[in-house]
Amino acid sequence: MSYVDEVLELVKKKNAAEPEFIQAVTEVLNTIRPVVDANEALYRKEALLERIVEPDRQIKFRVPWVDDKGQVQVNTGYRIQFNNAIGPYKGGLRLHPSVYTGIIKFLGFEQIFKNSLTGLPIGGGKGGSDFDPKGKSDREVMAFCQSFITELYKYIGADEDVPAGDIGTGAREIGYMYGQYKRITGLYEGVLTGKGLTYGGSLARTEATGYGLLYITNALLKDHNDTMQGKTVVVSGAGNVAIYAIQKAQQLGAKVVTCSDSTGWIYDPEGIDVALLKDVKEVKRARLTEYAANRPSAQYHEGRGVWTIKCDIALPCATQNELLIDDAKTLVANGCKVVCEGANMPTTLDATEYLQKSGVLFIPGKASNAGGVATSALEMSQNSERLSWTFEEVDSKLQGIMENIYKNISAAAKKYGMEGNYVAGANIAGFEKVATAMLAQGVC
Ligand code: NDP
Ligand code: 2IT
Repeated sequence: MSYVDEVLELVKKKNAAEPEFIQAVTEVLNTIRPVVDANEALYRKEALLERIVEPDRQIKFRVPWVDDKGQVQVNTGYRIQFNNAIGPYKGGLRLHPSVYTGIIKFLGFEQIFKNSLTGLPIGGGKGGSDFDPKGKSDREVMAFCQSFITELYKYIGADEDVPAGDIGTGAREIGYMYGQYKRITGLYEGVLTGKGLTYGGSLARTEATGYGLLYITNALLKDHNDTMQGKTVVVSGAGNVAIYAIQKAQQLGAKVVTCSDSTGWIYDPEGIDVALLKDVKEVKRARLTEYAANRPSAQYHEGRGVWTIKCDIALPCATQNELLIDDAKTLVANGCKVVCEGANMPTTLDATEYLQKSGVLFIPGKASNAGGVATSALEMSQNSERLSWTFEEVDSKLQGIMENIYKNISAAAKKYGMEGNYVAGANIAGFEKVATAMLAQGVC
């Protein structure tokens, strides 16, 4: 049996109750086969693959907090510090009822390679909780965040592990967490990113993931002698990534006709009104029915359905496994030519394969959504030098980073005879840097 297959078997056996983690590892290991085959003896002796699929440590803890009725509630907190071969652990905190070890582990594993692709010195980690911020008062969210950090502060630090936002964690949550960290430790340091602009946050971090997604999509189109101008785009999600992806797509001349949340979706043939969407989601924290109620051209549908709308480009920006094989078939049948992932692992393995076989240009999330964490690393740099850069400076660095990622994943795929396979290119380019650093640092 090949080394890759042996390790895949091991991962499946050891993590049988974590299908998302198995999915993420399967995708990475299957596509780095040519690199592993070329170095098999060394990698086997060093147990490189066994080490890379095993987190450095997993922290799991109780998060008790008091709700507005005076009732004590208990959630579970997680931080998985996966790999720090190339820099301090870096990755978001997800607050969603679906969170369990398998979700945080798949996200932490993806983060290793994503962070490597940014070219910046950041290792892979992820955390979160099964706490649901939806429907909670600001005071309840604060009580949860303070309790969460009261335990987590022991394990994080500006040179150790730097968490940030993800699903359910935005500027409000990061603010409460930062306040509590500062209060306990007395330190004013860049321990979290995505901070507010008055206390160490970076301009353009809010926009970064969505903007970065469009910068790489644009680079992909340019390489294929095309542009965003006049394209019809479907987007899923209506959160941080989706909102700024829609905004940048529009700035580049495309028409974005859909968005969605966990209860329904919008088809707006005149193009999504970003100002209205921001008001509904960022200010009112309301449902998309509110968008439809204020926009005569919009149709609201319950459930899921954005992939049924005819488009040139599809950008999944909500959550994992939201673009399934039947959705891939519908997209292809409707003439979709490009899929770039804004979310982490939104496309299932069989759907990805179908899209690639059908000639759709497909960029995986670990490359195409890397603009968020890259800008977090730029926030860390600004915190270290105690300076703030202008929006234009950060935005132009972000654009350069995304163009560079495109160049690198494209070149890596070509080097191993898989031209145009950006999944393989991203995994290989991300892996090579981490593998070299791990081998240089000895058995650890
Ligand atoms: P937000 O919480 O801001 O928004 C998430 C959006 O996706 C909401 O519209 C939400 O709807 C929807 N959604 C979440 N879970 C589900 C679900 N199970 N089914 C259907 N819809 C769902 O999160 P972000 O925009 O920050 O994150 C979106 C994706 O992008 C995630 O995969 C995240 O890991 C990834 N990502 C985020 C980065 C960042 O910087 N924020 C960076 C890189 C990747 P509802 O409000 O109804 O729950
Ligand atoms: O998935 C991701 O890359 C993020 N949620 C952003 C992580 C970060 O540290 O900014």
